[in-house]
Amino acid sequence: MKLYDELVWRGLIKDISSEDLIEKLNNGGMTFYIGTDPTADSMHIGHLSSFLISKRLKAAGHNPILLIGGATGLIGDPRPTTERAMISKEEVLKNFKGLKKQAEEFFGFEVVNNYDWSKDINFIDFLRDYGKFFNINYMLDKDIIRRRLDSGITYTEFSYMIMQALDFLHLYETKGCTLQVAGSDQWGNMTAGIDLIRKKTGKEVYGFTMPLVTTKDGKKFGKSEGNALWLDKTKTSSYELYQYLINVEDEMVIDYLKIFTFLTKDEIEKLEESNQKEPHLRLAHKELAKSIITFLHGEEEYKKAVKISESLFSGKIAELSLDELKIGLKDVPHFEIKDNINILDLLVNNNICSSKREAREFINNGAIYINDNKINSDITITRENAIENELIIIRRGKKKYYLGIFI
Ligand code: 545
Repeated sequence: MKLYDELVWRGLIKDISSEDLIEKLNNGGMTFYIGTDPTADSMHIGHLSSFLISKRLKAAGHNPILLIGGATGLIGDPRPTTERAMISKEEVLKNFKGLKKQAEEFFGFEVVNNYDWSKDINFIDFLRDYGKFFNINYMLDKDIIRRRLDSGITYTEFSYMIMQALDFLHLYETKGCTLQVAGSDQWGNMTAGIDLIRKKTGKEVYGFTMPLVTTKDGKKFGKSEGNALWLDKTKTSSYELYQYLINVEDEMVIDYLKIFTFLTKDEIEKLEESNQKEPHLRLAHKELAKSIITFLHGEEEYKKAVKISESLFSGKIAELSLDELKIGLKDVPHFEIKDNINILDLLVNNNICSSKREAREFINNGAIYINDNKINSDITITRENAIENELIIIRRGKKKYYLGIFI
């Protein structure tokens, strides 16, 4: 399958700037760039969906440049809704370093910083050499800008598209970069660059955007309980990533395999069949989790995530180390406990049961486990019962976990 046809099949093409780009993409040999602003010190799953395109294009013979916006990050790309709070110069620099480290670690491609060339443009030259090519009506016609006229947009954010446009011009003039790639929200900034280059050099450059990755009901992909799924494993553990990926909606998992993995069409179609015929095996979900976690953090991290997940699911926590338990139980309700506490007080004081009567009932029904051991009487819990003198893991029923930590 030709590159362009594969990108279409994978659902990675939303808009293209010209039909001529199709042939050029299929022939290879283009230098392209994709950019991100340093709005945080770690990438999250939202970066991954778009940045993986750099690996796909590289594999097809194109030359990737990853741009991190040390200058544009100080200005703020206008959103359709509200003005962004400005980020301090110190924070932008800290975020730049974090993203650069990850970009090099995950992708290993050339990273450039638009601060390096933007910092040397003085205000008058900016207005004369770039501003002169931007008719206000042209700028107001950009979808995101138009939507901001009611709620208000400052001169600062209004200027952003000129900065991104001059980036493309700079990379075209200095690196022969003739293609920009981004998610669909970047179409206005991208075409601003294409038009600036045409006006200043008479040459045609290109761009294409990808659809933003969403859940079945159109919400942003990669939010779990409102938190981002960070690509830094100290912020989001491989186990948390595994839990999210293994539980994506069945109707979406095949689309995500196309976007996030390098599995072939045949492999994905086999998983599609399995997802339909034997959904309980969750082979497509497991492959999605394996591909992403292995790409980001390596095989060992993936195996660890599976081990924690399976041990907790089967109630065999004795197999897990203290460290693995802490990772696996990070989000379960936890509380401090004192030595020599009666089990009924432990269950009621920490809202595991609503009353001593209910606690006795659960115990009599064999529904309460302390560190995997079924409790069948009104016992006292001591530090000796704890895992490594520290943790008491309470399970109520099949899968409801609580964590008691001895102080
Ligand atoms: C700056 C200067 C350039 C070229 C591009 C930029 C950045 C661009 C932008 N991109 C987005 C971004 O988001 C931060 C959170 C990470 C998702 O703002 N003006 O920095 C996103 N980008 C990746 C995709 C995107 C886009 O990093 O393009 O569409 C999200 O998928 O929103 O010369």
